[in-house]
Amino acid sequence: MLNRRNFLTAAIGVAAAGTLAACAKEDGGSSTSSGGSKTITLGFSQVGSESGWRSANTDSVKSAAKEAGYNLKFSDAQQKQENQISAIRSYIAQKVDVIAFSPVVVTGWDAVLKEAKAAKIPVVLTDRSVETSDQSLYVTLVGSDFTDEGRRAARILEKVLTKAGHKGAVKIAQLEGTTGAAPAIERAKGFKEVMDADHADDWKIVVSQTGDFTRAGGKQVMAAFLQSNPDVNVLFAHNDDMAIGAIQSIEAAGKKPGKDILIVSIDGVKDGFVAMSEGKINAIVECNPLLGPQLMDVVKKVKNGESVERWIKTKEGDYMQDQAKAALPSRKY
Ligand code: GZL
Repeated sequence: MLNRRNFLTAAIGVAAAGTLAACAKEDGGSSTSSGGSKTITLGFSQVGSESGWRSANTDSVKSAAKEAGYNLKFSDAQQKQENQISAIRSYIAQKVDVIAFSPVVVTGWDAVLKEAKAAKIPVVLTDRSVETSDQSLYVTLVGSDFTDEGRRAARILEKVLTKAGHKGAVKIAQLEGTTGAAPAIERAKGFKEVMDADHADDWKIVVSQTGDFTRAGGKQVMAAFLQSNPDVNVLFAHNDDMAIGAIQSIEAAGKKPGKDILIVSIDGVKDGFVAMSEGKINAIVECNPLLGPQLMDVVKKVKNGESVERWIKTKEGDYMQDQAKAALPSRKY
């Protein structure tokens, strides 16, 4: 997501944003007692409640804000960018200390982020990133490397195919996440990178369409895939919820998920692990939604005008089907 040029630009951005945050601190003038500091008010705009991952992410943000003693203003955008923009504008009007949000799509944010900058309110991205030429419009991103998750998905598919003793062509159906969303763009990119480099002659994505990260979307689109491409033998789903929806359509078509159609997905929600333990998903690439504690730590640093890394990544693992049963009891989301 950040190449060297971007990184250097970003470093300048961090300095500018750090100054901004410091200004916010200075201009805040909001300490209520000599040297004391008032409760941090954080305005948070959430994408929606489209998946198990999102619900776990919301729970993590809310519980971490409570734990930190912050005054959290939270809004659910129901996966609509216009709702996120309205929420951010409302937080600006309320003069919150920091704004954080998970952008539903990567484009269309410059105008509202410029309004936050003009109001001297620092912005922190969580989970998903934005495309902008002005790196000073946000201080940092707390979230995963989605391109690497796509690469990891392709690498674990290699293991799944070997374990299944698969012979012959690999005909892949891809269930994409929300159109225009960073995880959808970047997971597809990472997967294709590996496919082009190491499987140009034996793997082919025969059909690909968005299921919008939802179970209903996965079920509906997979049913259509099975009509148009009945010889598909692998499903790469950008999240577990779409994979779980797709399983319903695969079974309705009289096929065995995890056997007739090998399945690799991303997230690692509990229901995904249950499906893996039942032999219906073959492998899962984890994408950690429990970003709340890291986010609150960053918010405090930003409020205090401290500089922070431009990208704070989360730790994640990869799981094969035979690890699911043992891992289930300790899954935190
Ligand atoms: C990824 C996150 C994605 C999840 C989906 O960090 O943005 O959005 O993979 C969720 O489950 O809907």
